[in-house]
Amino acid sequence: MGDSKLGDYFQLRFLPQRFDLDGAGFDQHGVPCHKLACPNCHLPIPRALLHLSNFFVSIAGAPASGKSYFLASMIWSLRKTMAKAFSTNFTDADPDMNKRIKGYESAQFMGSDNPNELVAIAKTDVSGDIYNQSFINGISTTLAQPFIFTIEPMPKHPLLKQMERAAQAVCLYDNAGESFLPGADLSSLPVTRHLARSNTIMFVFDPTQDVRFRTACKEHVDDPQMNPTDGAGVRKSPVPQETVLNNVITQMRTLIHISPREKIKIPLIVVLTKWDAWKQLTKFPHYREPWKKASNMPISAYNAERVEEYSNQLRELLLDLIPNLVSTAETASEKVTYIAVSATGGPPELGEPDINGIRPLAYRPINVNPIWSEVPFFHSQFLAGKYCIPVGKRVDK
Ligand SMILES: Nc1nc2c(ncn2[C@@H]2O[C@H](COP(=O)(O)OP(=O)(O)OP(=O)(O)O)[C@@H](O)[C@H]2O)c(=O)[nH]1
Ligand SMILES: [Mg+2]
Repeated sequence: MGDSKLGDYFQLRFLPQRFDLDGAGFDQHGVPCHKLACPNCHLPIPRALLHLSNFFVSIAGAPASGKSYFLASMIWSLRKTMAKAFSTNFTDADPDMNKRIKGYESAQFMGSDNPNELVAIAKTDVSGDIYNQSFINGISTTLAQPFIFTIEPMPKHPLLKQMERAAQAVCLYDNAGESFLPGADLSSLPVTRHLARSNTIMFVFDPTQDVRFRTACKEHVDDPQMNPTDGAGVRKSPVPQETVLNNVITQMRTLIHISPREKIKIPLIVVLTKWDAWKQLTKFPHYREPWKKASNMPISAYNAERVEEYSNQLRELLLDLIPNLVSTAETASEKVTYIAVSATGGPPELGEPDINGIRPLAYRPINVNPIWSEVPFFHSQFLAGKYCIPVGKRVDK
């Protein structure tokens, strides 16, 4: 025990000189060791990251925009849909590293014991035990905890024999919204540096926090985020969400060293969350899944064209209501897609008041039914030309 960069309670990291026949490095007592650690920060690295092609996704957005709920729903839905529709196994690369996201999933979809009891995912903190601490170049540095998954084709998948084209290690990050606000310090708390490595940015935009969206919704919606209710624990971003997007782009340009006028090459997906609360403004009320069993294949094909059609409709809506969100996104990235999702499928209820008389927003897992929460991920794979999800042309017409 005792590591120079991580501290006394961590196992000693070392560069092995001798190996057993399976390639495991012997420690100084001759015990074979199977885990790997990063030479720079000494944090664990799942082997999948070295053996498979990597796909990084950063989830950004203002405080309370719904990032953590969206992430939990996305992962929960991917585990199911990837296997059922695309004959692909989507699983934890290292269950220990994914503990927090598993906690979100159990809270949101199963509850502690009774799926009828109210539960809530806590606000993501800006510091504390959800981050890793390592001495890098002698400075104590806070690093965000990645969630790492592997994608591998299952027996019916047409690319089973070409594993290297389909298999991937996927790395996702969930930050506190405050880390994306103007003034968030990149050097002393570098928790958003993953933006520089990302293959896709998902910017979570919450229409219920925007007065222009709320005013445009004429029909009453029974959600405290749409209608102020006394004592409801509704949280809000201290600055407009367009400003937060602008700041995310500025952070990114700084990290990848490009000029303020240069466009970012990677796709930007604007995830319009809490669709259940503002769906009256969209013309696609049924919202069928954008994949269907393909006639020429044993698995489904993803209908990217339909997602792009909906994206154009959402873009029109945003141009009417928040034109500067569209202009900020489209001057920043070469490829912008707008996707509406609901992480929960319905509004939160008000829980028991806390000591300050504030009633937290909470859900009964039995009522949680995500809508399209895995689609931003499928679209990011499609845009990156990844092969695990076959793309069909108008498969559902
Ligand atoms: N109606 C509705 N409310 C949602 C949905 N997803 C999240 N919420 C509500 O939005 C609130 C904020 O969600 P979080 O996921 O904690 O937001 P966050 O972006 O992670 O916030 P920070 O951790 O502070 O950055 C929660 O109280 C949820 O009740 C949704 O799909 N529909
Ligand atoms: Mg959060």
